[in-house]
Amino acid sequence: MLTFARTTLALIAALAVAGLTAAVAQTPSPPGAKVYFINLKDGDTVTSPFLVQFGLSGMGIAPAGVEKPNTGHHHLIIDTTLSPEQLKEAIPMDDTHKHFGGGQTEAMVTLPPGKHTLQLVLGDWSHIPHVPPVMSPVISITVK
Ligand SMILES: [Cu+2]
Repeated sequence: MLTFARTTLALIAALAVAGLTAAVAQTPSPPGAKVYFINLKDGDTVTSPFLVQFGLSGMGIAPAGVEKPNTGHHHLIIDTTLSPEQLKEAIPMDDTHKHFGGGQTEAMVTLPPGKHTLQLVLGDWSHIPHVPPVMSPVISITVK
């Protein structure tokens, strides 16, 4: 009986840890949530620096570090995309992965002349994309 109780406790502990890890790892997004470019569309030509306005529907904005259901902050992905593995971890912070952890809904972006791709991806309080991920289509723009 004692062995059974100990095994049961160990099992409960293991399940609790597994559940906690899953909860910490990724945040669910509500059905129908989406991000989109308000003032840019695929094929546009712009002059650098240019304004990019981030649209969000079905969810709210919260600054990075603030854990609140159905919220996140914007990320602008430039000239690359996130792999399926990267969609499960914190979005990198570099020149091609810009974080707007202050809760910004627009930004001035400077890019060299030529063709570029842009995508918006919402990240949770810890910069991890939601499940399912809330991201815009990838658009191509030309910088004059
Ligand atoms: Cu972020």
